[in-house]
Amino acid sequence: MSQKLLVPDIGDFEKVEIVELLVKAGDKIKLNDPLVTIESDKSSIEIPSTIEGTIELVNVKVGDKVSKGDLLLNILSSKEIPLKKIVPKDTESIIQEAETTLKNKEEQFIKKESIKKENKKIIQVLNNNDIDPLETQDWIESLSAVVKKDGNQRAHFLIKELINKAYREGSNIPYTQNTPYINTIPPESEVKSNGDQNIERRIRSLIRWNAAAMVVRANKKFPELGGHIGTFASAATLYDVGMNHFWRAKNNKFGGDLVYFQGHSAPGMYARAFLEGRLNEKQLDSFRQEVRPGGLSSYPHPWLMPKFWQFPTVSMGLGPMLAIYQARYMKYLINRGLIKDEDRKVWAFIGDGEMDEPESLGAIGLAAREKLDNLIFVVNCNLQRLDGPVRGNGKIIQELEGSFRGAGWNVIKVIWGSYWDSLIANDKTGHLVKIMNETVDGEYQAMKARDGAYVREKFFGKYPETQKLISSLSDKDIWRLNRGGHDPHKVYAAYDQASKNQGSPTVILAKTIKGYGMGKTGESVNTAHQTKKLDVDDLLYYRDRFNVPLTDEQVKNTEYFKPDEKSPEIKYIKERRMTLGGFLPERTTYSKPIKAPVKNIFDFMKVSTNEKEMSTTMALVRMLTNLLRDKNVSPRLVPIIPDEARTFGMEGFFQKIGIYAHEGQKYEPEDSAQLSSYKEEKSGQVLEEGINEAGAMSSWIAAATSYTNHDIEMIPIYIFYSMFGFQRIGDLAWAAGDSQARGFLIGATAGRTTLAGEGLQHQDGHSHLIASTIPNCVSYDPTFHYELAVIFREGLRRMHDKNENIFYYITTMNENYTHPAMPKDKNCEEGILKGMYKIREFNKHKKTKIQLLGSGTILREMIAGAEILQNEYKIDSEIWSVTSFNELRRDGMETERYNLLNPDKEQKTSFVERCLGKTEGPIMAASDYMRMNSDQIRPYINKSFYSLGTDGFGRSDTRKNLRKFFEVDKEHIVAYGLSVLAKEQLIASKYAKEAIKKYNIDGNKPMPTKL
Ligand SMILES: Cc1ncc(C[n+]2csc(CCOP(=O)(O)OP(=O)(O)O)c2C)c(N)n1
Ligand SMILES: [Mg+2]
Repeated sequence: MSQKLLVPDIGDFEKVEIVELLVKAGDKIKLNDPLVTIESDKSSIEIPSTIEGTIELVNVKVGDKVSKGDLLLNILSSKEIPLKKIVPKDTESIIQEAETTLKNKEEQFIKKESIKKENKKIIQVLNNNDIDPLETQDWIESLSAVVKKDGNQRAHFLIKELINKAYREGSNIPYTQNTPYINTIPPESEVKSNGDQNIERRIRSLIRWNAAAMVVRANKKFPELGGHIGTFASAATLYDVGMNHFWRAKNNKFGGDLVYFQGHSAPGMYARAFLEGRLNEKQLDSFRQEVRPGGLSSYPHPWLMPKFWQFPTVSMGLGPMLAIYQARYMKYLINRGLIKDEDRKVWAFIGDGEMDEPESLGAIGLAAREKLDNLIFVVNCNLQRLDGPVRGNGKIIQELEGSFRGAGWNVIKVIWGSYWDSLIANDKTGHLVKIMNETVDGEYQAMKARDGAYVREKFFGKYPETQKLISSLSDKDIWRLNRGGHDPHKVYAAYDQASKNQGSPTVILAKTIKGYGMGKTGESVNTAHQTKKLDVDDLLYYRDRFNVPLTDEQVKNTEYFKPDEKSPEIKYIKERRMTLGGFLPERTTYSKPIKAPVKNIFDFMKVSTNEKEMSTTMALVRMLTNLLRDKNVSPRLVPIIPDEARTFGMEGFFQKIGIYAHEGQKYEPEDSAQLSSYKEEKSGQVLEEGINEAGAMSSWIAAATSYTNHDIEMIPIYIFYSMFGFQRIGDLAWAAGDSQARGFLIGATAGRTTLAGEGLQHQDGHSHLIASTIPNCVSYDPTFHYELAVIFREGLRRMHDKNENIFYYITTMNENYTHPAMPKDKNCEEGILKGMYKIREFNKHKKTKIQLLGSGTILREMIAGAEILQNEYKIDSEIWSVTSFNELRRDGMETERYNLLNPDKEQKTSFVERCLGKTEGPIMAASDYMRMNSDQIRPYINKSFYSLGTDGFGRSDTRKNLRKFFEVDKEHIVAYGLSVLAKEQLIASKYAKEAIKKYNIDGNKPMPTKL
């Protein structure tokens, strides 16, 4: 039966052009196969088939303009095209459920109405004064009975019901975000470790010692090197328990847990690797001395130690955020069927001071919302940061508990060690917990800087009940009362519970002591953070404190200690790691390259668009749509968009590849009848991040390092509003470089005068300069669609086929213009990639010449200016499209360095010099960026060089007015071009003066930087 396929609802667009026919008569098609591509001035979308069959007749051709309801094709099919979109099954059941709930509610309401006007009893919850202790006792006993008989869950349920009832009765129950200041896991529920505690303690002591020795030795040699002892000293148990029992390494059977180590706890990781035999003494002795190969980096830097560190974390706040998005990305890969679900975890270690960074807490809502039960945060709450207490007057653990609980996390507090268990159990009056709740962190810190007698007086001495509780304890016993984060049993129990938790991320808030074991010099003192030198007495104390088997002499020499290979300690440490699959941290890559698409995949971008105008953003979207047809590339693309898909004309992707949503789509979207309706899917490919540039960049980093963390090469393409890109997330971009990320960053709506109308905070005139500061970031500012195609394809080849550890930053614009065909010159492609090529030459008059260099949209002003110069002033010119001043500068620097190093050899020529060296006339360059952008190549050419640019704050206006304001329009190019020639004494100055007058250029107008 012949069926008619019509143009579906395409939103607000009318008369949209058909730019591609993807089928012909006789083709067999399946449901959802793309049939034609249509393109408005803002977006390009494929129309898929709504039926399977054979194409009988194609009723349209490329160039036709179509609207909703127009006939596209006739299809021979045994099925009928559904008249209206079928409501998905899920949606149907949701609607039914909602209707039933509504009905029930109505019934309840009717019932309620009939019993209204009952005298409401107001329940007043009193905090302190118990007006009826007997009644309280009754309730408490009832609760205990429930716990005993039916368990905690039942008790929890009843309490929740009581609270609900109380609310409905109108009681004013105060909101509590906190639980008491005690461990979340009661002793009787603790899962016990089956490890050998004695041997683990000995190993831990050696790691502690060697970590401290490494820092001390480095600073003895070179006091300027720095380093940290106190941080790892506080976190050693937290790391050891994980290393011995929880963290599984990557190997050929398992993908591996991913651990984000706290940046300045790195010495502890090196010290462990030393015992494991992965690092030797010589390497420890080159801590923070990395210029000679083999040194150990101060902090986790994959760029500097590419076989060791996986995640850069030392810029505080980035680690937690990156870890959240890493966990989310892991679920994305699983849900898209690209990796197996092996219950891998992401662990992130964070300092309590670091939690003050907005980035640390900024994404915790997402982690809960997306139910990231593969994510575990461990916050090392040693109560101190660099200068002093994190919350001297408060309690950081309680504050964080509130924030994380509020966000929906599973919170496990590990506050008190096992020595406290019996005291808390015997605290029948509740006064001990009362003091624990009342004591502020400043006091807790001060107590650990003193001694047992002080704690007896200042802490237990507050109430007679607590004095009595510890009356049989000596000061030494009191001093031994340990904190949870230093107790391997408590830490084990917390890790065990966290690993088994389902449906939410977990945060472990572990209370520790900064500089634990460092005695008077470092323990709990405000200066603990920067203590990097320990004198002999301190070292002797440290040795004794942890029973390190070294003689006094060896201690004086700060010797490392490593037991014999056959010792129980070394055997144990290795056996534990072998059981857990291998060593950690370790960075490896077993991913397979993605074959670069066929060379002609972008050929459609190498021909002229003739009359048709389009922006480079639009060209990019067309290019991506085409890439989605390449079977190697398509599944690996990860488009990342922070709520700007419609701005960039990418809404067609919603239907085509879906938006990732871990729960699928539980609602029928408002625009479900439209072609580019908002489609969320569990296997969706687009990461639509909402208004969240930092989150989007974190997702991009996770995808861009997928080749090492998940052994699958992916192609992330993060498209952002150029001004809200590098400038906003610069530090993350730097971390991306460190992480050896591979992928594309697209700064769309770029240029200070090209994004018209928006204004100061929107118009980017410097992102290329920021990009240039990242050594492995390759950046381009293309003007025409074929340039973009050449650059993008080469990026795919270099990064994803040849696996170079670089990433690309490309700016695209939203100005519509026609695009010429790619010049036939065989060197054109090389020039595009190296940074410049000659695009046109005006050679009519053969008298005076100027070299004009333009980049991005301003290249078009250059071309227009050159035409005026030729036609009205008889000036010839050569016009160069500069696709990357950054790349040209890099080549220039390298050439210059070679020449300086080899004065006796034949001197090399920079690419700029090769292009311009033998040309005639001075050079004038311009871009839609600050002058510094084009100035970058000034040193590498032996000719007069002038640059124009958009220095100054942007503002809203039309493109024409903005270009006039910033003096990069064709009129200024003509006037300044003539002035340059006059200055070079190639023409008389009167021509320039005339042009300035002719174009109403106000010589008295201040520099735009001053306006
Ligand atoms: C963004 C950033 N700001 C400042 C620093 C310098 N810095 C390094 S460690 C530190 C204190 C960290 O305190 P905390 O997070 O509590 O870690 P702790 O050493 O106490 O475990 C500071 C301020 C940094 N590394 N990164
Ligand atoms: Mg701290």
